[in-house]
Amino acid sequence: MELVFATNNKHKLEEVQKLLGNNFNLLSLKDISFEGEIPEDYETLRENALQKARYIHDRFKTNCFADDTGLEIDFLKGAPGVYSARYAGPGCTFDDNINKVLNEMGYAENRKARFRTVIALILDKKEYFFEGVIDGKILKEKQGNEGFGYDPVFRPLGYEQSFAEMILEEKNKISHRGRATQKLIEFLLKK
Ligand code: ITT
Repeated sequence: MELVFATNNKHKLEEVQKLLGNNFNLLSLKDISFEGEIPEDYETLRENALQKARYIHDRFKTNCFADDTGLEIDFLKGAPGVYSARYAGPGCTFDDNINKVLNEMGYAENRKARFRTVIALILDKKEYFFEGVIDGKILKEKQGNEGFGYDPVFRPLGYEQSFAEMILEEKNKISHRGRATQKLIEFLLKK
């Protein structure tokens, strides 16, 4: 089955490609010669994921899915949440976002946080959603060089390492995206 993953984030593409393996023919935006930004105008992960999937589906009429992800930090009342990508402002880097979070958290004791991914799938013109969550905490400083985004400051509950200290396969086994993608795979295999 051929499926387009509507993402401009090469790290997400690599993680999901690894999970889907050879069961499906995963195409990137590059593979379908789409260049450009996909709008994300909403205030929920679900609406943004659907907007991204519909944007590509409307143009290419292909089965496709998109992922919208947020880091929810209790001490910051759920921020950066749906604004995780550009938390430190337009054009910011992963490091800018991490530094903003660490500054805002200071030495706060309550460091509980979770990553949440919602995948929106459009298959044969019907829309489906899959969600994955991983609980953890925000570290006081960066640890590790793997992964991307907020991985260096997120340690999943029950583990001694941050996501950025895990190899991709380890992160995929327990991560928000890994869990949401696993649900997507189970659904697709039943089709
Ligand atoms: P697409 O919309 O093109 O898929 P994006 O990077 O803009 O790519 P999101 O809108 O879902 O994706 O933004 C979520 C941001 O949250 C992302 O830019 C990262 O900074 C962060 N993020 C997402 N998944 C993450 C993960 O697995 N580990 C660490 N940080 C992550």
